[in-house]
Amino acid sequence: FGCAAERNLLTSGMAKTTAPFTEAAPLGAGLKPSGDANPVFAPMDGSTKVGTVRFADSETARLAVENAQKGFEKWSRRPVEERAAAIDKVGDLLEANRDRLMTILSLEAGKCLTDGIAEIREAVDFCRYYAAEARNLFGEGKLMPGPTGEENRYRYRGRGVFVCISPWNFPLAIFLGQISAALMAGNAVVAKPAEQTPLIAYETAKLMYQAGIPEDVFYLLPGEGDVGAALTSHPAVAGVAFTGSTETAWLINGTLAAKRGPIVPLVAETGGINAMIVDATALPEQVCDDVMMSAFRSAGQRCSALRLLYVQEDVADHLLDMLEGAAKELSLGDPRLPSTDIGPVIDEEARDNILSHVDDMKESQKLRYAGKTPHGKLANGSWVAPHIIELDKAEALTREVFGPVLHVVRYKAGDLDKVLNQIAGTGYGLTLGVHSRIDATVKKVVDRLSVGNVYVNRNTIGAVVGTQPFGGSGLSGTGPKAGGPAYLYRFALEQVVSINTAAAG
Ligand code: TXE
Repeated sequence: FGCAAERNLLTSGMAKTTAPFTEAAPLGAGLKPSGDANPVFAPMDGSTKVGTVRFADSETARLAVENAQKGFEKWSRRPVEERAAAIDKVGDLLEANRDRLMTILSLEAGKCLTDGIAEIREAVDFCRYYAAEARNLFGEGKLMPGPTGEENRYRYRGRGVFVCISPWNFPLAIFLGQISAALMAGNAVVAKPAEQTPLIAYETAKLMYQAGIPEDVFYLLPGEGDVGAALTSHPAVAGVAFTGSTETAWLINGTLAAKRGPIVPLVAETGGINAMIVDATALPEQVCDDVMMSAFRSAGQRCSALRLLYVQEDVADHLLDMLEGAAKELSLGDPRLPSTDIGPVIDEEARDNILSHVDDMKESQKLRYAGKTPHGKLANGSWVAPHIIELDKAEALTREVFGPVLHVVRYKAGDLDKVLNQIAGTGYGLTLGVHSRIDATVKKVVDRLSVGNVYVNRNTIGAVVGTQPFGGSGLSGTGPKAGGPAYLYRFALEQVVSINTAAAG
């Protein structure tokens, strides 16, 4: 995966870098370090120690929200240019510290080099995009049309303390995407990164302070789900940004409702059972490349990843042979090596979960391909090799399997409506791919389904800030799309100021 030029650029020492030892802990004004320092091990072997982490507890969560309320008062009054300049500076510092950040991404999250560099790029883009959006959004406000003697201005302001809860699969880009949007909309932020990836979050938080984000405006609370629950249940929280599982989004919704307090926004981005439809007119080589990329890049640990491939039966045998051949070429190994295509999955729990799904499927469905996992020094890592499973019917896949497992089902020419109904029936609506050279087919697929991101004759894993804003609907989340023009608005409060100008002295 990825392009050769990118890889060459990365060979300059990255692969030789040793573990950067990071001692992560809660950060922010008024917080004291507490709790034990627990080791963080690299998923590639389960034994390389990448750093340590002290998790926050519910008392720290309470303190952080309350202190951040005070920080919010100051931050929201700062001129937007100052706030935007600080976030632009975070982008600069990410670029300046790229090698160190990439090494942590590889060791802590198992990210391959091409994935790591793309993720840092995305994080920088989020900072710059939301800073630019904020410059447009804030200020005097828009003058609305109205009668003489009256002035009406439509303006935006921060909401208060936003809680940002992020996952491990993009532990830098999603983490910072949520935070930069919330800060640029004028809020203070308490962020809880995923328990699996506290170190990259901690390193990024330190760069944020260095860039001028005040320590009472941004709080970092490494911790598990209980810390997330303590944060979302605090009565003073003015909004929540969440990316993770649909189940946790439901829980957060419930927690927000149970408080019987102010009704606050939840911006949730969850998963999907993403499909791709390939008809007999599609170009097989293009399909094969795109399927490999969509299903197996990042070891399938992308919310946009392809899970279920529908292939018109006339071309299914040929395409399955090609996919098997291409899957055999993928190399699993140390994610810091430029030759590696697929790194480990995030932890043993994830590995066991994916492999138990494969075992269940083997009983009733056809296992077409199972790759090999690394041995030797890496034998004890959290490895899942690429798998291709042929289903007898699409309904056999009932949940999102977050790993390198591609499911394939054949469909008959003339059954496109049935296929579209099946996809709609999953309730998810995140990504969808279609490969066809018939315009009417493409149009039908694009128009029929309420899926957030549709990809035509290409891979399905594009999410480019400002170009391909990303996010879904239904079980896949609330929207608005991250990296898109509507995102920042959801974090801000609208206010209309109406003045009787005739009464002015
Ligand atoms: O998610 P969780 P997990 C999907 C994917 C994966 C599954 C489980 O299918 O296999 O979710 O992954 C925090 N209140 N995705 O367990 O638990 C948690 O600490 C508040 C898709 O990692 O949802 C972490 O910071 N917060 C996805 C974050 O929620 C709580 C990426 C996500 O964890 C909480 C990740 C609670 N009660 C998983 N419980 C994507 N869309 O990319 C947990 N958390």
